[in-house]
Amino acid sequence: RAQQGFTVFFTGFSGSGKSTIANAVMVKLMEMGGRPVTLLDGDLVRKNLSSELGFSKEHRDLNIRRIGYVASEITKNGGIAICAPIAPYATTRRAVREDIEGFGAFVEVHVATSIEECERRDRKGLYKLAREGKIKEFTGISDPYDVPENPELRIETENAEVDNCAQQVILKLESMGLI
Ligand code: GGZ
Repeated sequence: RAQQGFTVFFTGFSGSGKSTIANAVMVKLMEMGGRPVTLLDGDLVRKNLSSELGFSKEHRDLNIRRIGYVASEITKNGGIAICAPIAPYATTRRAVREDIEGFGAFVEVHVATSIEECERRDRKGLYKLAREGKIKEFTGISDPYDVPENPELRIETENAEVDNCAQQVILKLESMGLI
């Protein structure tokens, strides 16, 4: 029997390391061969699929529902979708999970880098702008983030290498019988 499709859904703050870990997981899955792997990264989705959207709750929810729809189609066809948006709202993550679980597995991965650490790193200078009020509704600074209560996996990044974080995801997928 062909293996079922699945979606790996990363969630966490801006600068938490979601994209970096998601990319490393994609590379590992591609190296294993077999099924097509599609990465729906936050940045590229915002550019290509959600370019008209801002960061209100309504717009974030619409963005996440679009990502969820594409991931559900990939999952339905037996592929692997990797998503890496902030996805700050638990109810929206839940809705996407329910959509996808109709077709295959949904693996929620909380990249649990603290807001203090993300702000300390401030790789893109966005936290500084948020503190100055130049970016409004910034997640973790002036906008909410619902910490996932029961993710399939929670990754603590602060003393871990990217490769080790990606390996934790691979091991989880193996233990779930997905790869
Ligand atoms: C959060 C923002 C904001 C606000 C712009 N709040 O580090 P980045 O730059 O590349 O990741 C962030 C990205 C978040 O987009 P998502 O589509 O992942 O968000 S959501 O899931 O909530 O729809 C950040 C940038 O966009 N950015 N303004 N106000 N992040």
